[in-house]
Amino acid sequence: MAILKILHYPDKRLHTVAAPVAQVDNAIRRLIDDMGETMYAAPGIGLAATQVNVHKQIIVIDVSESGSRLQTFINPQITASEGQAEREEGCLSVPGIFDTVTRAAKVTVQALDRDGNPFTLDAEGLLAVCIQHEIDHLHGKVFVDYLSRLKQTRIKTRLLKHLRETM
Ligand code: GNR
Ligand code: NI
Repeated sequence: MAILKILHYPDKRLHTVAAPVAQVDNAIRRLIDDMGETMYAAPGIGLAATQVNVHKQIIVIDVSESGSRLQTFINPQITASEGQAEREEGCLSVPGIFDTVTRAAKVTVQALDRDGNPFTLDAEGLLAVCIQHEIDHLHGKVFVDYLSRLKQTRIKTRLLKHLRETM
């Protein structure tokens, strides 16, 4: 297994649209294992392949208290959503920045599991937020894109300054 490098906003590669996975094979399962290891090491509760510069539709999530319930979503599609919920979000690709985003309160998602078998899941609460946040990554979208232009500019300035200082 390996810990992968996570891209940081405002890296343009975070705006790449991910392609569907044609076949769930051992190479994909190896990537999923590495994504899981990378997410737990960060630590985070979700990770999209986009964030590790692999532009395939793959997400890993673990919202369990124990951090021992890794869920994998390949080619995920939200097929239904209802309600609205506001929540403070953060992102491993936007370190140190937290802000409120409004999303659907409940979603139904269809995806393939790590064996390539299709499943459907109804999610609410933190899991629903995380699924929407990760699917946004696969579409090239970061939570910062929902904030005002002023906030986006401030966040870019802050992260670029941080980047220069750590070079
Ligand atoms: O670790 C993460 N925490 C989090 C908190 C609130 C809303 C979304 C998230 S996802 C984030 C990990 C991440 O950046 N996934 O893309
Ligand atoms: Ni994120």
